[in-house]
Amino acid sequence: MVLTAALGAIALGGASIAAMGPAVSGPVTVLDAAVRGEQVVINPPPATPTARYRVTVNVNWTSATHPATLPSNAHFSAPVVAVHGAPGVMFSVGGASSPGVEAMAERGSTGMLVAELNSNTQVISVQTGAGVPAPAVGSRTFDVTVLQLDHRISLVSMLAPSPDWFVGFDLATFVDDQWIDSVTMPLGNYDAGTDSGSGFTSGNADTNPAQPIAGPRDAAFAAAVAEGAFGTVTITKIG
Ligand SMILES: [Ca+2]
Ligand SMILES: [Ca+2]
Repeated sequence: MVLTAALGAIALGGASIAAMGPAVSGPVTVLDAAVRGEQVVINPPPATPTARYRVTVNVNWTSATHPATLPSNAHFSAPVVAVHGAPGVMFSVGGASSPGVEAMAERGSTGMLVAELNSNTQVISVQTGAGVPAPAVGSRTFDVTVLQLDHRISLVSMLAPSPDWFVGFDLATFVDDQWIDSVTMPLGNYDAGTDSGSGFTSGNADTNPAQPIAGPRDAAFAAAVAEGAFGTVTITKIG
């Protein structure tokens, strides 16, 4: 962490320094150095080898949030959560869907994807949760342990019904040699590239050869995304 001489008004020998930015509080020696215009570097303590995070997914896909595009019986399939090291171990934009991701994105199946992840040496833990039935408002919480080298958390859940559309994320928890405290962001919207149906309730149309995982390819998905996010994820350090 670097503090520059951006101080609020500070009395100094009867004088004061005009406010130049947010107030800084800290040990007198640090403030004195900052007052002198020096760059002050505060070295945080080394990060712990492991950390615990709470992953909370809040979803909202109803006639209230998506009045123009909501299909009948709109719901989320059982989510799959994994902890791993490199990005893209479960899925990545521009990469190919694994058979497990295809099954998740097209049918909401978790078994094949969980088996793939459990047999992947880059994955240190796998969890599943209950889907969110229509009307699809709710939250799902997962507590995970991460390591400095295996600090990414991924999650996927199918938008159902849909051809091969899913929501998810792949987030890092260890950044610049420190554990992040908390982050909240919208769920990502993805097309698995494995079914060519163009609408939420289109019949099965296997994409052969498969296309890479991408954002929305079809107008119906793009229109739904334009109406609003399907949900958010919050990752908070709990230990
Ligand atoms: Ca598709
Ligand atoms: Ca397919």
